[in-house]
Amino acid sequence: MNKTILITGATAGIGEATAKKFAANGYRLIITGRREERLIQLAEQLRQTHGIEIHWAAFDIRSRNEVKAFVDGLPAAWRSIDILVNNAGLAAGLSAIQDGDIDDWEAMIDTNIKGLLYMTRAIAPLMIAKNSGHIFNIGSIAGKYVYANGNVYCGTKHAVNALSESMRIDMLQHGIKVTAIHPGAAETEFSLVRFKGDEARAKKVYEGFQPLTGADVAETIFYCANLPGHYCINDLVITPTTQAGSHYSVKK
Ligand code: NDP
Ligand code: 8X3
Repeated sequence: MNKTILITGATAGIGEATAKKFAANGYRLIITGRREERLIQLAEQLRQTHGIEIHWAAFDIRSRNEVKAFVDGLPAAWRSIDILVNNAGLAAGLSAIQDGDIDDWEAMIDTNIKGLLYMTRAIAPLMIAKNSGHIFNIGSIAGKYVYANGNVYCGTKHAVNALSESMRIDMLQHGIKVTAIHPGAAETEFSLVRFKGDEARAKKVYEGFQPLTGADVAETIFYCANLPGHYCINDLVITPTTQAGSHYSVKK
């Protein structure tokens, strides 16, 4: 049977591009996100184009109960998961700590940290039962370098960085790989979400240089997922060539 990959946040951006990349290479896909219509459309498109099997589930990863219901409800044929991509995440707002919107903070903490943990807690035992698997955590350069007004988002991505290192140790004896991918600026719906639908402000983020695309990150995940079993890329920072860390970039 072909390998099965579970991707969170597959309705847009990096997650959607990852679904497309693995579908094109014959993987069985489990795709998740909140926007059901997008999941249905993507599943239909990938089934038709690549003739692969796809299971989708719409739920909010911030809800511990919804994550549990999703995993408990996985049909028997979908319980053997080879790759988990913990990708669902967001930045909400960009303001100094004293001006921060606490609802935004909670959305980021609940999605980027707790959602990733709920999913990992539910799926890791299924991988451990077969002594194989590969967990990808999508961090960020914001998890390596903090920047002004990025406070809580940077904090959540630093947490993803630390959790990735820690879970790699825990998974060691079970033969499960853990790879953290930390992208720099990638043009997806990320800035549109961060700036609450302000398209002009979102577009400005990517002006004057060539940003990464979701497909670039998907290529990287695919490469790491298809290495020989005896070695694992632990931690990868990928940025546009015009960017170094969070503080240095050249724009035209
Ligand atoms: P997008 O906004 O394009 O995609 C985010 C995805 O996450 C969507 O599919 C969205 O689905 C899903 N998601 C968000 N909140 C929830 C939730 N509560 N429950 C379930 N799914 C959710 O952004 P990106 O593709 O850019 O972001 C993907 C990951 O990459 C994030 O973790 C982000 O922090 C990280 N990243 C992005 C960078 C960038 O520059 N774009 C750089 C570094 C890291 P839906 O809305 O349907 O629920
Ligand atoms: C997304 C990249 O620089 O906006 O994580 O934090 S950045």
